Amino acid sequence: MSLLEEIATAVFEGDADKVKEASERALSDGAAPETVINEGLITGMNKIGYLFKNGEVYVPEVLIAARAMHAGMDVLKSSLQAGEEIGNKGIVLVGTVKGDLHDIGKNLVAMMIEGAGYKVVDLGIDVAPDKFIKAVEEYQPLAVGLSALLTTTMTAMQETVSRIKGNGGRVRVIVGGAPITQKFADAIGADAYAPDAASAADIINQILAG
Ligand code: B12
Repeated sequence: MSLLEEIATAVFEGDADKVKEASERALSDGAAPETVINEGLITGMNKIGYLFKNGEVYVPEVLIAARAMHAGMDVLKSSLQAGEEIGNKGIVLVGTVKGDLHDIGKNLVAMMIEGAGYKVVDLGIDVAPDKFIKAVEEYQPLAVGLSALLTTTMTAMQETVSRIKGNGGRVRVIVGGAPITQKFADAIGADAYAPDAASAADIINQILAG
């Protein structure tokens, strides 16, 4: 079994210590942190997600896998940030929209954006539109990243985008999450959509440059 497969299996089995140890080993063997994320951590999470969808595992197993995934993310965080001076490009707010408790994807996006040199203010999960608006006023960010993982919380995303955009400022809004598409992002008036954490950082660079 390759080291990346070992990491994926350890996430799937919810073995946080193993994920941490194998992620450290992969980095010291010279693997790029993005590769460890995509081919190790996310592969393992997708595997548990498939069984969850089919009713073969339940919420506790998924939470244990999520904890193992976070153990890997903690290891990778510092190497993702090593290349850039943290926070020198300006502030980006991120949060998961109201009613939605999923945060693994949002946390990955936050890590990648930090790695690209922005200071990230993470508002957490189940964030109501009012809280986003208050945070925009407080932090004056360059951009806000909204995450939604449930079809039922896509409406909260829509409401949040229209409240932020209706508030007058020039802040750019980028959206993502498994059920979100470019078409939906266009329909709700978001400035950008990205399908994954690596492209989220690229797209934020692009929209802020343009
Ligand atoms: C983990 C998980 C959970 C965990 C969450 C733990 C946590 N701390 O996040 C727990 C067990 C709590 C959970 C609960 C529920 N879940 Co859930 N969950 C998942 C699961 C298995 C994996 C999600 C995940 O973390 N994927 C890995 C990450 C890396 O991927 P990601 O989130 O998609 O993020 C990537 C991109 O989408 C993008 N991205 C994400 N956010 C953003 C933001 C921006 C700005 C950008 C640019 C990009 C971006 O970049 C990320 C990295 O590349 C998915 C299945 C799946 N395959 O998606 C179901 C899933 C999302 N859950 C589902 C459901 C139904 C639920 C529950 C309602 C179950 C229940 N009956 O209680 C509850 C809802 C709770 C709530 N109110 O939110 C359904 C949703 C169905 C739907 N279409 O609405 C799914 C699809 C499973 C399924 N097929 O049935 N869940």
